[in-house]
Amino acid sequence: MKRTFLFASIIAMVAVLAVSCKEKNAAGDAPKARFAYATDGLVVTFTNASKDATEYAWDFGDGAEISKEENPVHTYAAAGTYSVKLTAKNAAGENSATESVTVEAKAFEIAIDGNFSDWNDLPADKLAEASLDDMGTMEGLHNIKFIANADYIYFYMEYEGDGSVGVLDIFMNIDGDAATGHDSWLWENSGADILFEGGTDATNWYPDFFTFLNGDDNSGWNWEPQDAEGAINLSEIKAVNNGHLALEGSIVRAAIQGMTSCSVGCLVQGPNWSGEVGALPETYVDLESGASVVPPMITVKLD
Ligand SMILES: [Ca+2]
Ligand SMILES: [Ca+2]
Repeated sequence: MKRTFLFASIIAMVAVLAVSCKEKNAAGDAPKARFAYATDGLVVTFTNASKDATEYAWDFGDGAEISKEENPVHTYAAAGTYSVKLTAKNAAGENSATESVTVEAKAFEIAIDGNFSDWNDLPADKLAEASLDDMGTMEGLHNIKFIANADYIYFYMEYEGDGSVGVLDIFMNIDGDAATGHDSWLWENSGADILFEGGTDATNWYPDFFTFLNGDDNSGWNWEPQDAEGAINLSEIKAVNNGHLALEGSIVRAAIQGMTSCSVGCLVQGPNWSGEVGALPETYVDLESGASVVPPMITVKLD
């Protein structure tokens, strides 16, 4: 009984407050704009603390569309400091408040341990990814992911587990120049200066590390072996979804001399280099023209 009475009292108080606000507004007070915010990586949750307002307009300072929500959640595409302006309105006028909001990409950690759950919650603006879709012409490679921090380039590769895949290749264009490095038919302007290549077996992948010897015709297989010791760290190969196999690894950035940018394409070959059975990004057939479309490699953000 006591609790019911208390509850009823609160309702009555809220009603009185609501009436008094309404009376104040009727007298013609302009609103007061105010807000608080909380950041989580590049995601910002705004909490409106405006008084006497009936409408809101949020300018997030990044060129995004104005939001009219009372308490919006906004995701920035890149780290930085943004001037966020809230304009609160009512029939008597409007008022605005501006705050500088600084967002940073979420720190992330990837352990090279064969547990791939750390790939599920990575900053979207830093993650480079390609997946096999229905238009692909080869089906051996299902998914690749790459992400870099100051020290490492991390990668995840998921491929067909039926024994059709025996060799994994990672091609990297590290100078942004298509005229240097291997000119692959798999990717447009590939210019791959670096290759990590390894054969799979039941439990592991032992990679070799090559740099490309530029010549008159860069479409040849002119790879020079380098010492891969310490340049790359790999997990065991594990069975994942749908009979696929996967592995994760890290490449030491300091082991790659002269890297100013990084574009990546991955190829899988049959056992004993018996031919290409998958590549991502994938060449696909354009349904309208019937033409084969050769994609560019994916770009790994280095900072
Ligand atoms: Ca892991
Ligand atoms: Ca190049």
